[in-house]
Amino acid sequence: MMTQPEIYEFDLNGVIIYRNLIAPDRLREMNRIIDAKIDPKVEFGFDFLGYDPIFFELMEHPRTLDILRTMIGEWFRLDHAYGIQLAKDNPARDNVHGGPRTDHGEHQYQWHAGKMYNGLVVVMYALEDVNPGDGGFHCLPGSHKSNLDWHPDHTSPLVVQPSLKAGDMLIFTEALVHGTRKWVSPNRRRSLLYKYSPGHSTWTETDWCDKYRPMATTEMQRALMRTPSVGTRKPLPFAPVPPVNA
Ligand SMILES: O=C(O)CCC(=O)C(=O)O
Repeated sequence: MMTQPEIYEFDLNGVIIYRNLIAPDRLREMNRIIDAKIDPKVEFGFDFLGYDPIFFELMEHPRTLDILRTMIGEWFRLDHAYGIQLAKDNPARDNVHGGPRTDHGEHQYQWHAGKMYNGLVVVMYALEDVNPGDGGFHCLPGSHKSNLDWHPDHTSPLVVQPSLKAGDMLIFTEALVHGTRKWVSPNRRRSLLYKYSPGHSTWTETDWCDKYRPMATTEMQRALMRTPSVGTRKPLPFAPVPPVNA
């Protein structure tokens, strides 16, 4: 579960960074696998989940799932996943989107009876460093609690671009106003995004996990890839959380 300082930070900002979630040898392995699978010039989305079992293992990272228990509750599922790769001067558009109650109310951040509730939550692992001014993910901290049906555009000085080291994890609620800034670094951006929904809901098509489910090898992987439901749904089989690193 998240600590009180972590909950405070996430409640304040709608985004939080955890350092060194992926050990260096695992990081090298993931980059090696992706290098062998995609064109070095590929821009923006790539469908990495089925590349190797290592990405299924990352989907069920015990520390991440433990954090999601605080953010979403005991009943969540993998909604969809994709990678983002950006090279200098790529055509990715500068944008911000999302925000409270957007996407027909799916993007939400609420508290009830002393507990936090989220709609779609994004877990982003950095496979390469993101330095100040590089571009990439940016957001309006605190905007997940904004009371206006309006937000500034990507040029606002309120928009911040977090820095990350390879192996770090950034988590944000889609209720946060966020988006992508043009990537200007000579280094490559490479991120893996795993998006989790409450167990009863889905943001993308309900069949997104269908093609991956047969590749699941653990009870938790299968449980995370269930279709959305409430009724007879069973709790997730949470494992003990090891101290640090995947
Ligand atoms: O990481 C990015 O560049 C943007 C991600 C994004 O917009 C999203 O996950 O909805």
